[in-house]
Amino acid sequence: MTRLVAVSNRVAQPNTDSKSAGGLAVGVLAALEEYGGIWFGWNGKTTQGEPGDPKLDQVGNITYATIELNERSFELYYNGFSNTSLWPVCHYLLGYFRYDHREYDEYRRVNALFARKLLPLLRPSDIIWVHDYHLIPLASELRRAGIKNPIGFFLHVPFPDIEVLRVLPVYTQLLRCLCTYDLVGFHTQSDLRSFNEALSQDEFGGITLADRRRPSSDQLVHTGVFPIGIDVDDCQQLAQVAHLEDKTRRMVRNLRDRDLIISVDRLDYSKGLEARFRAVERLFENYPANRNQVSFIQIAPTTRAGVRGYTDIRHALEQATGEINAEFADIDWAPIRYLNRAFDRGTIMGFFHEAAVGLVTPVRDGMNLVAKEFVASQDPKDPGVLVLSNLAGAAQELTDAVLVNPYDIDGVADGIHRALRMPLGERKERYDSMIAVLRKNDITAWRTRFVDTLIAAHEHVRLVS
Ligand code: ADQ
Repeated sequence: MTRLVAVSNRVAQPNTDSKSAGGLAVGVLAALEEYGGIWFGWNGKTTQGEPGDPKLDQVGNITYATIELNERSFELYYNGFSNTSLWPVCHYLLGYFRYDHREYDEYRRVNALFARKLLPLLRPSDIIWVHDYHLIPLASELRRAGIKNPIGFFLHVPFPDIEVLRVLPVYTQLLRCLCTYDLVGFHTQSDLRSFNEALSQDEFGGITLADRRRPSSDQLVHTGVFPIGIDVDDCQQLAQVAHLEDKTRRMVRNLRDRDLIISVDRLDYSKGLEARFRAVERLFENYPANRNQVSFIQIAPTTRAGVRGYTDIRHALEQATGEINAEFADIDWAPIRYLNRAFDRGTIMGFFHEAAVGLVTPVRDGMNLVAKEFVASQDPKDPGVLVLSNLAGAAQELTDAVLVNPYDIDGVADGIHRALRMPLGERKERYDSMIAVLRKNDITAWRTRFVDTLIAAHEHVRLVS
């Protein structure tokens, strides 16, 4: 029987990690639940010695196969090359970028380790699906070990323009690694365009690719655009249940009939949080009628605490909250509530259901599932409005959101004000159009299209080689 073997840096184990799981984990878990198979990766713990064999936990039709990471690997591979070199480059945020070849060497070493630990678990009929920027070299390591299975790669973050990618001294090596997959998938057409442009560079074209997968003479690797979706029914059901629960009712009581603007993110500089807080401040400055009529809640648990830049935003947000509340708060009202913690998915969908505005303003994002979850959680008869950054991948699908440029503080304030005043008829029209898109490109469509395309690409490579 064909099994799906999903590999990602971090595996979100049931019960323990579900609250803090990011977008990748949400998507991978939903895909695996439908298909069954193995989810292989790091369990989030570090060890001083070398990691042992994978620990196997069977839950339903999924085997969670997890390993620990050596402390040095965690520092150099994870905090270092993955999150201080690749992440800022992919998000066009070069102010946060740093390169150190020792970190890159460890990145390669951990990819080789992942391949070694995965090998004994593989069967010839498995379909291997590798996720995200931490594991770009994994297919080349598996191919070197003789694995002939279909291996696909999906990038959850943006693929940057070549002029940005070029700041990475090792970018040609990474491109070469990507060409050893049977299929490389992206969220958007513009990511794919950037990838193709990078492959067509002279510096890269001159390289002989001994082990590349070569579907045809003018194409180095099979590629595709697979915008990740959500399980719309699941979000709706969670919202239906949670909006009646105690936590949501307490939150609603506290609003005292004021409109709610809500944002939910991992605490990450790519999510544009500080500028967003300033946009809310500008809303109260430019449109004083909103004072004491609207409350903003930001939920943002800390992530990647060991990476410089992440602790800075936490302090910046605490300071901005203090300043804005000090300026505008009234005896019975605080304009901003900033909660530096995770909530379970149901509670978040319940909060979305109650909100007048979902404010999603990353300065760059591969897709952004929160935007989609917000829309899916709305009451179709009285939906809230999504205010969405035009620099998130989701903006290419959710064109009926109120689209804003996250760097334009006044523009975002205008967008929020417009959303708060939007008549019911227009809100419903926008909701109907967006929910239709979400249903068409849902999580099942994402998983099925990727896996089917991967199988076809692998078959093509087998026939022509
Ligand atoms: P992320 O950067 O993690 O994902 P996103 O797509 O918004 O961003 O997914 C976050 C997920 O975690 C959502 O399902 C959300 O509900 C959940 N979440 C966020 N904050 C939470 C909180 N405070 N408490 C509980 N749950 C929370 C990466 C890429 C994105 C891409 C996804 C999927 O950066 O661009 O959309 O992978 O490919």
